[in-house]
Amino acid sequence: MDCLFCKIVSGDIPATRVYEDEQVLAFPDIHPQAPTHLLIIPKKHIRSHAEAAAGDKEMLGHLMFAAGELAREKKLDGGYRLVINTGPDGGQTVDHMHVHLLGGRPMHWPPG
Ligand code: DGP
Repeated sequence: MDCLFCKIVSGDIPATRVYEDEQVLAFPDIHPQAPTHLLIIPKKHIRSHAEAAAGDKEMLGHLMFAAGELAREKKLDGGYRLVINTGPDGGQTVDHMHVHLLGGRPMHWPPG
């Protein structure tokens, strides 16, 4: 499958694996938008959050919990932001579902 993040999961494209278990992988975003900017992805290919199915519920919870663990590990004690860009209107540019974990600076609202 011609998917960038599947190639990161398989190791065909290099990335620093900051967390990994049987279901999820986390690595730094190549274009960081904050002092901490990690991507947390399911190892299974799911195009977007909109395409997650009932059978993915456990994995979705796992993804969210991993994000929290990483935020604690990165000592984002002042807070952080989780973002799941979804589809063209959501600004998604890589068609493999991912959670952005952003922290280390104050965030603004509304996002662009
Ligand atoms: P989104 O716009 O939400 O689909 O975010 C995709 C992110 O993926 C974007 O912030 C940049 C990041 N990215 C794209 N290509 C690579 C890559 O090859 N390696 C890493 N680490 N990140 C990538």
